[in-house]
Amino acid sequence: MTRHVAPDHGGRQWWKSSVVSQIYPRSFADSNGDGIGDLPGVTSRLDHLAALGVDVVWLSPVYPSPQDDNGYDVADYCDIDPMFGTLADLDDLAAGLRARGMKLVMDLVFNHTSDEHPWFVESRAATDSARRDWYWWRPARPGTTPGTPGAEPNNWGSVFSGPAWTFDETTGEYYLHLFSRKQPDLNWEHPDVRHALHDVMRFWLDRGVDGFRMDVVNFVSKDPALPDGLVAPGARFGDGSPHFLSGPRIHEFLQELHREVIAPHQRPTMVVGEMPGVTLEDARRFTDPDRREVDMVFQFEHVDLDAGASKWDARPLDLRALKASLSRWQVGLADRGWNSLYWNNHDQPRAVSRFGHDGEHRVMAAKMLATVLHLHRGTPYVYQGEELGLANVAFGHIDDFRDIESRNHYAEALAHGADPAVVLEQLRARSRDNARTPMPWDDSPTGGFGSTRPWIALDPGHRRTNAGAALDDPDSVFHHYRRLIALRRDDPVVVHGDFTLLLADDPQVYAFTRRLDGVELLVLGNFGDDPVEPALPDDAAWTDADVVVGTGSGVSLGPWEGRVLRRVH
Ligand code: TEU
Ligand code: CA
Repeated sequence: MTRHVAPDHGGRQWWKSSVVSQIYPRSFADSNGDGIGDLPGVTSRLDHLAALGVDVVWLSPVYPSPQDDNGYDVADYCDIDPMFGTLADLDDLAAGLRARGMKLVMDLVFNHTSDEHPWFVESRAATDSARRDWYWWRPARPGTTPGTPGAEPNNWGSVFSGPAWTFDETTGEYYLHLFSRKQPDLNWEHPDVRHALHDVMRFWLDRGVDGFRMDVVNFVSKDPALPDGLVAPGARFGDGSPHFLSGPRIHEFLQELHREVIAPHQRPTMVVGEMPGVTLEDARRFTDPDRREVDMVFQFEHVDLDAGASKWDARPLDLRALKASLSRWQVGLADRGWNSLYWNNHDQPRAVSRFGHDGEHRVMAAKMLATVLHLHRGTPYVYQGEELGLANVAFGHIDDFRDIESRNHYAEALAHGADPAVVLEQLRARSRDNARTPMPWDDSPTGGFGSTRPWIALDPGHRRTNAGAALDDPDSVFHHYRRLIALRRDDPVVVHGDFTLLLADDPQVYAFTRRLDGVELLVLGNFGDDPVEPALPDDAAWTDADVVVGTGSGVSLGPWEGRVLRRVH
């Protein structure tokens, strides 16, 4: 099947040929010596991103927040938390990006607000408050004593451990929170809620931002009956996800949002929806340009493969399962929709430790993972520090962890008799804090992050691995990312080429081709400590092919090595 170059809809689909860098402001750069990263800190490091060659910066939340979940608990959607700076600082950052030809994408947390948001403060004040139905309030389960365990309106569990409901003394009712008790869910059934959120988006678009990353946006339509979920063997709570994941009105709500906010907006924007548990079938609908919902989604299939019943139940990764999953999404969104490509973000442990090798082969493995990901069809996301090949950090003690999800899991597991050492090991492997250590800019004691002790421990490896050293070393992971990003800019086969998986059953080699108008790329990645000779159907044909990424020639690979070969038919 010959593939034509995808129509660009007059530049409205600019993000198809873009590479996005995700910045977690709390951990990027601290400009005022309080140990916490901030907006002037980000602005001071824009040349690093420009040198990398990324086109877009996605900024994790910087809005006023009690920081219960590091800003994903928003108390005011149209301002900046003083800890991060001011609206003027945000404008400076946007101007600095524009001056370097880059765009700015803000993070919108619309499934829930902070419990300190004025909307919720008013909602919880009285059962007849004007904003009562802006959230999900329910009386205790019939026949129970309100406020006692089991009296919750339904049996859903929170993502951050414990029940998804909290009893509120003031009105004697419960409110729903799929995340922490300080993150009450908004009731999108209420049109005023949706309209208020549309106004928030217009506020930021009018301020010049180029798009949005929408937090757990496939959770916003719930089954209003809020029925109990099935309780898995040994589980304390029911699984509510069948009743709120891609719920009954989700497509209607996203089409309304696009119609009311995105379509009328002059400048072409980018909207990516974070969608835990989204299926490929749903993603085809969400990202179909003719349906006018979102441009791409973050799906989680490939980051849930190496876990059992819960994310804490770490299992070894079967490369065949990873290849099967990613190639299914490649093929599934080949003719309609578009993929987002990521190994890392602020919720996932570092990929080189998880999917690669963070010992003697760390640099080679980090480069190979980047090569394999960036040569897939879709928009790649580079999470801060990934371009340095940062690894997980072996936090020593529970007090070293800051993430509410991790600390809640530890407390809950111990409350149910778990061995602290076992749970600590689970956190070391899978905690989100692995992704949230300060960005190491140099080999100084504070890693150049700031002038004082950072809010979370610095990666002890920063003396060796930091941005300054990477820039000076042409063979560094950083320059490898720079070359991959340049190749995407220079060779249209990378953006538009067909994807074909090879050697699907090979447990160690990831191999696929990309084809466009007579040009063919062969992408190879060795996910093992031993050298390999991939049994390709026509490997002889690649012996003299140009090497466009990596070193060496032909198809034989060293430990954790990646390579891209190019030939023209
Ligand atoms: O994450 C949603 C989400 O699915 C994560 O909770 C994820 O499943 C989990 O953390 C993996 O361990 C978004 C944000 O990215 C996350 O940082 C927030 O904590 C969460 O929503 C609530 O806003
Ligand atoms: Ca600061």
